[in-house]
Amino acid sequence: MILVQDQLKDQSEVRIDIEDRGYQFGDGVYEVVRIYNGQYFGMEEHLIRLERSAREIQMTLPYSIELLKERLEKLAKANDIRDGHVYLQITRGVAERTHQFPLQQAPFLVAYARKSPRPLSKMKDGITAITTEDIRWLRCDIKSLNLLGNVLGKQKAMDTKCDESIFIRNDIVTEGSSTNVYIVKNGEIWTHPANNFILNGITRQVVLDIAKETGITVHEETFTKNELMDADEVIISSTTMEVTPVISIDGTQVSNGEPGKVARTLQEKFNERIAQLQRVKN
Ligand code: PSZ
Repeated sequence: MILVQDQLKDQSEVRIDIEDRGYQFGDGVYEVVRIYNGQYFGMEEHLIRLERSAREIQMTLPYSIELLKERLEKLAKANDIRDGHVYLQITRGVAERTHQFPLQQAPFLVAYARKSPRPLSKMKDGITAITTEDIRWLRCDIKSLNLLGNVLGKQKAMDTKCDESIFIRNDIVTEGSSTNVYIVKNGEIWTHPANNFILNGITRQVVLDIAKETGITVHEETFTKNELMDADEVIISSTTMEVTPVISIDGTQVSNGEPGKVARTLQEKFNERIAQLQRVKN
């Protein structure tokens, strides 16, 4: 079953109009929320970000956050998801194709839930990355359906048999093609400030919270490609990749090529947050 507007439907019953602005312009916003042991992780934060993304493109969500939460709970249950994620998108809806918004906007919502395992071996062993020029637009803070820059970045990583592209804009490390990026130097963390050049990841916010709670100093300041290559540790985070160490960049090892201590600490505390969620709900 999938969620269409505010109703659960069989996927085979659902047709998407070719004049949906999501299809023609990528005119819409989305979220991905993780499900652990049948419970959503950070749902409130994801929906608040969704509302913000919509507002920034002058769209109004068709339903309240409360109603969305309720329907998404039903969606996860109807699909019997224990470990997985939900994908939710809202487009500006169907209208005759003109660049400007239609006079009457009718936002169109679709969401589906899928089973997906945690990336345990990547979290344990680390991943490889390349650096790539950040060719995206200047509103990367909006989680919009327009993902060509991210798609091309990820493909370039895959073509070189790496897991992720780390974007560089004017010598500054912004973020990964679908992840936030951190470096560790002398036990302290640096990550790009949450401005228009990056998506302020929900996982990023959890990571920074954990760091503060653990007494690890965090600098929400820009750092350069040289500082990336010279870091003691490099770490990425996202809803699906959680907290994952990067062990090589552009074919060069990060430090000794092994996941570092700060990554391990963050992972341990992140696991505690997941376990906590299950205790609260049970
Ligand atoms: O399924 C996947 O591979 C996912 S689900 C979410 C992401 C990838 N990435 C979100 C993301 C992003 O697209 C960019 C450009 N920067 C950072 C992130 C991390 O955001 P959160 O932590 O909210 O998932």
